[in-house]
Amino acid sequence: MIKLYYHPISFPSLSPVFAAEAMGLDYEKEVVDLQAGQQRSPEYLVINPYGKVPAMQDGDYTMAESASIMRYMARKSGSEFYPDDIQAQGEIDQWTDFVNHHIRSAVARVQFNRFVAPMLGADVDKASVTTGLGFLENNLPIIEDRLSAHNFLCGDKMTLADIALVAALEPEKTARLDLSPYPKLTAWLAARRSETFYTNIHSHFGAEMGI
Ligand SMILES: N[C@@H](CCC(=O)N[C@@H](CS)C(=O)NCC(=O)O)C(=O)O
Repeated sequence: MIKLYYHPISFPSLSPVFAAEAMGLDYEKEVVDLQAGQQRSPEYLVINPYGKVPAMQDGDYTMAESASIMRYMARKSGSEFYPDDIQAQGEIDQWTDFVNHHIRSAVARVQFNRFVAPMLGADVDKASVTTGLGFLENNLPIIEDRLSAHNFLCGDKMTLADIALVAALEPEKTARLDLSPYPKLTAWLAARRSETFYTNIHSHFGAEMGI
């Protein structure tokens, strides 16, 4: 059985968890205690040598990287979220990469400095927040346009790219993101967060941490 290693406050690690739920996989999940440094334990470094969540174990086989894990699970299960057609896959890969490189990384800057750093008593980098918000201002309109033209990022059916987008925007509240300029995206997110792939995991981001 596939085992997913994750942490509920690590939004990159939620995308394979949401994907496993959406695909209806028989899988198990295990929280890696990031605050206690479990990701750097010798046992975990065997699973992911660079000590990050998420990671996946399927029998003796292990791998890391959220998008790669999603694709592995989709291929293994023949999921409709990543069809066999290489052009369909190319489009899904493009939008997954766009989300992770241009949306999620910007959200991470804001989330770290507005939420994680104050929680840990670490230095807050205000310039990084400004940079992250600037990236979001440039890139969220592209998502808004896409969701105005289609029901999902790659057309009329949900794919792995949409799951990546839901995960990327998990810190909406904790990072105090203002998504009101993007009404299509806001309605789309609310709809996705009411689906069982999401509600089976939590009611909202941070619920497991009492946030
Ligand atoms: N590119 C990776 C990012 C993974 C990542 O940055 N994980 C962070 C949590 S959000 C982590 O495990 N950090 C722990 C550490 O660096 O010690 C992916 O998409 O899977």
